[in-house]
Amino acid sequence: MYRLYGSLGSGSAAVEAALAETGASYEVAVIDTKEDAHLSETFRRINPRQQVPALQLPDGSVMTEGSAMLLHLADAFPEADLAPRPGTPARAQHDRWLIFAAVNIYEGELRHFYPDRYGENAASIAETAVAYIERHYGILEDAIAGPFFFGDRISMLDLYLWNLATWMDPERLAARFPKVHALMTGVRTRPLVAPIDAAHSE
Ligand SMILES: N[C@@H](CCC(=O)N[C@@H](CS)C(=O)NCC(=O)O)C(=O)O
Repeated sequence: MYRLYGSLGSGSAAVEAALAETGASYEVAVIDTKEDAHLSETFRRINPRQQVPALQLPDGSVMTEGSAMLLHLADAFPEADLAPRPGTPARAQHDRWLIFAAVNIYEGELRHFYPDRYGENAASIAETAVAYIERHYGILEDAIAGPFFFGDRISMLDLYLWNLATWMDPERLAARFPKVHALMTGVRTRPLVAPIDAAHSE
């Protein structure tokens, strides 16, 4: 059984959706970051970086980095068909855009959410981060085939982008990045994702 350490409204939502969509047997251990539960000594032993998500695999080992978890689950559950076959050009594009989102948009969101960690002028840091995030959504917008990133078939990349896009103002997202907004809507209305989306949006 997989155990996902996660917090509502965090990057653990994509991993939870991926576990649900693959049909994996899993449980969620809530580490409420708003209550600083991730700063406990117990959780530091699970993830020394003291962030969620963290994923315990059925063999007891623990991995961190949500994007890596999605790639792992795609390969562990090939029958779920949530990523192109490893080693193919299609998989290269899938992994390319997943990592693009992780290192640019997720990273920008951290500067947006925690500007005081990055310097003294928090307002300016947050503003710069928003512009940085939107620049990268613009690049994604041009690359999305629609309705999902690669067309009609959903992938781990779509689950990841849904999670990130829920952190944007929905009206601004729809106006400026309509394909990203449509992709997010397509993911959040899936039967297995809808309850996860609702819980993480509260
Ligand atoms: N690089 C990590 C980032 C994880 C991350 O930043 N998680 C946030 C929640 S979305 C967190 O735990 N924040 C609490 C903190 O940094 O104090 C990943 O991609 O999984």
